[in-house]
Amino acid sequence: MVQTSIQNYINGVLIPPISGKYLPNVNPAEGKIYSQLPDSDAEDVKKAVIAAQEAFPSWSSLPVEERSKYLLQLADLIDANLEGLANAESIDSGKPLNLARTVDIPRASANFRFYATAALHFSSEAHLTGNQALNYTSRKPLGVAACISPWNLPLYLFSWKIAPALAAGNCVVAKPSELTPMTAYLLSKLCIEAGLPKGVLNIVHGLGPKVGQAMVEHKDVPAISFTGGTLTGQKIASTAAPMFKKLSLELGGKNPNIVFADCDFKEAVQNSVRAAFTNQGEICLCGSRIFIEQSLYENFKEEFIEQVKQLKLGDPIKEDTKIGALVSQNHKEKVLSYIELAKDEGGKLLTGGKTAQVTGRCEEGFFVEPTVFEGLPFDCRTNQEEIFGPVVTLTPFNSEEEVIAWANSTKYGLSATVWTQNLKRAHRVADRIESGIVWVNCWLLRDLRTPFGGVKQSGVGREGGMEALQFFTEPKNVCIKT
Ligand code: TXE
Repeated sequence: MVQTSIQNYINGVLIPPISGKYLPNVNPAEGKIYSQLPDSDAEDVKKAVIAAQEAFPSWSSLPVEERSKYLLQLADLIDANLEGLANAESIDSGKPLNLARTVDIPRASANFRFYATAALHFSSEAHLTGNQALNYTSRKPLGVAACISPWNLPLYLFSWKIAPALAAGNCVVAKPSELTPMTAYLLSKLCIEAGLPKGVLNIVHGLGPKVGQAMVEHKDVPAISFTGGTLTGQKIASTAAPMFKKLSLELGGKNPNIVFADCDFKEAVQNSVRAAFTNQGEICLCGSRIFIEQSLYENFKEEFIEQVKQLKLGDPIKEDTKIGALVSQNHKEKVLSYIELAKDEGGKLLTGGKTAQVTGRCEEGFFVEPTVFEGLPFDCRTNQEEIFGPVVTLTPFNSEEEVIAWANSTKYGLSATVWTQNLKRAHRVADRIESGIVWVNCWLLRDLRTPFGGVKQSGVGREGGMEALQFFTEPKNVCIKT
């Protein structure tokens, strides 16, 4: 039975899509429709852009302290509604409730809080050109920014874009993934509660090729911040580039996790398991290609498999569940097809490898066992393409040179992890790996002040820190003859 009708949030109010059409929203742990979301189209986007344009003059000229107050209030409201938001996020995405409660939702409020305060410390530059001139550079918000986010960390990635855009003085038209719309809908209710001026943030729900495409194509949207698949990123870039729009694209990853024999063994195994299977492997930063120095290989493999077998898969609502459901039936089929591919490519299955049957209310859910292969060459498709699920490979290596070449062999370059206690090696390897982030003896440790993003086909531009505030503003230099 359909229980909730999600609504668009346009010009400060919750409204149905102009067409009156809706899409089903599925709870992946049960495999059942539990709500519906607007099947919006270009007409809804037009309406949202007009609302944002109308709000822009007053929002952008508001003292930054005032904008900051609104964002801080949103952060507080997210904290106050932690349990409800975590529940919604878990139901929408299939992820363990505990993960949503301890990571996703707290990080969403942290994003708002960070940019609410970062904007207060944004400083402009001045340059004296000898005794001839004084230059000063001011930064102006761009106008209406489009923010498009994916399904894997729904509210976290949504807020990661919206918060800097708003803090810098832009108005926003945003679209969450059609697979996980509920937390964005709840956020729109919190915006109303916070008294956010109408039109400052507009949330339009619906399909990527319809709503997302209309946002990207809209002539009055000069900037697009997108996180999602590399193919979608290509499509967005091909539409936006001829219109000279500003683009930030955070795309896929196929990240190496490199374990040297001189690592802290216990830490390396535990965290390699975490890096491989957190959020069912549905994080662009997951370490899915695990390279282990030959002399440590058998010991590492034994302990790694032992710990993977102990990961509790099941109903996301249970406290001890570590592996929940995959986000959709389609995604489950994609992951299973990669498991078949790995077998065809000659991989030896060490654990997992099939649909997991969960009893009770989750009988029809989209669960796949955490799966580990070995014996696959570094350049096979399984080791080159993004699976975005609980499937990883173990591969022994013989030298630093060899593993760096293998690590750099994919078209992606988002993140990497290196396990070693040799400080010189840590710096050397980190320097040579082609990726936006390298973690040494840790994984997913984030400082919001640092730039975030990838190289090669993992994207263009950087989010995070002051970089995001710069993305959402345009510099203007004024040169005064002295
Ligand atoms: O992402 P999409 P999907 C990877 C992962 C996954 C694959 C596809 O490998 O299997 O991408 O996932 C919107 N114009 N990542 O299909 O389609 C869409 O509605 C504008 C990695 O779910 O890229 C959603 O809001 N927007 C990733 C958002 O784009 C469009 C996280 C992302 O959806 C659009 C998710 C269009 N033409 C998937 N088409 C990561 N790096 O974290 C779709 N969208």
